[in-house]
Amino acid sequence: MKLRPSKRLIVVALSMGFLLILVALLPWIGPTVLMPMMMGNAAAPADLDTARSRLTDDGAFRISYAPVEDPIQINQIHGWTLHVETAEGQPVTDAEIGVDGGMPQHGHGLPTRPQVTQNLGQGDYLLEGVKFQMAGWWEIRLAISAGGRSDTITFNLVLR
Ligand SMILES: [Cu+2]
Repeated sequence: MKLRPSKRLIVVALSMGFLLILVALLPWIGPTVLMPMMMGNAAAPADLDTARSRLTDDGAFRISYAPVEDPIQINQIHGWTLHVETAEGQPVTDAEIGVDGGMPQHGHGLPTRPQVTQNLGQGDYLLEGVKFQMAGWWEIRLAISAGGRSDTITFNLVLR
């Protein structure tokens, strides 16, 4: 079918408009549409351990966390309170805690660099600068050192 020039102009104008809207929406489309599409929008494993209190990988410490604001809001920078105990339940008051994380199914890390900013005493620590910019399965990995022992733990979160 051959379009008359006036109709062709309308088609071109409409396409341009559509493209402009797409470009304008890109910051939103990227994380919410494109990323899940590329990653096959995989659901988190059904048997994922999402407990907020667990023993570290080698059993040296028991770590618990509580978001300062619960439930966690997507795209909101927020803090967590971490609690560190020995495996026997004694508070660990001199822990060094490193933080890392990301989305295992998307292959990207955290959008911010959360850090422990305060030792609150009694084994509690304030972790600040936590942010998750999309729904899905997130990991927060902690490396804890205290009293000559070092251990790691991975917390799983599934955000909707
Ligand atoms: Cu992601």
